[in-house]
Amino acid sequence: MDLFDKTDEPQSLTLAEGAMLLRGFALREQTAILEDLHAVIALVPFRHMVTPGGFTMSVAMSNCGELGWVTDKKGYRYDAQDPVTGKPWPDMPASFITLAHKAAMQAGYADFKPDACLINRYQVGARMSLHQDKNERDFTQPIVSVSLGVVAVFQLGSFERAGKAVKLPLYHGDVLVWGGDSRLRYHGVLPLKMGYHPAFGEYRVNLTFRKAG
Ligand code: MD3
Ligand code: FE
Repeated sequence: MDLFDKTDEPQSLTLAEGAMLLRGFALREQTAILEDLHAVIALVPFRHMVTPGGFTMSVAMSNCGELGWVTDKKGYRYDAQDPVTGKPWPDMPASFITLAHKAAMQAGYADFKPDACLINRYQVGARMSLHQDKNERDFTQPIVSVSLGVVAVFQLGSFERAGKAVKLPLYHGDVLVWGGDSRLRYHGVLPLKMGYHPAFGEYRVNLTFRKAG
């Protein structure tokens, strides 16, 4: 390996029908993303929400955009107001919108206009068990996800919870576009291992852009 190989050049890879991995796609704009992320989190600090079944999630969450994904005793849903403050969510920052739009474009979705950005924060041990994303209205719209900070092992499953799942490491800067068939696949994240990232410390942060409403 020579010193000038382009290992940090974006690469794309189809994981399954409709699922495209864009390695390092968010790296170029990471400075703006990080700055805008801090501004959103200052307005809506990360919190551990409670599932309808009464379990506190290990992943801490925040939202920006017109709609935010929430869970509480009343259920899982998208809401235009933060149930904690009663206020609307912060606007989606321009750097977020641009990144989501460019990634969707790369995967063949020219008119992706997300109205919701869920921000997940994983600390060591935090996980997300296999689930489908079904709270959105239109499953023909893709979801764009952006991984930041500590590496995590993602699980891409099939269309049934009990189906086989493939494990895949997701690194800082990786972007995935989930369209077509892959949109309704089960997926999850294994418990985060201890790690350190210069900008994110011991955390992993994931942004998911959705057209929810
Ligand atoms: C595959 N988040 O927020 S991102 C979620 O890393 C969620 O925080 C995980 O699952 C995380 O709902 C995974 C990758 C991802 C996001 C949405 C998907 C994969 C997906 C929707 C459909 C299929
Ligand atoms: Fe999900």
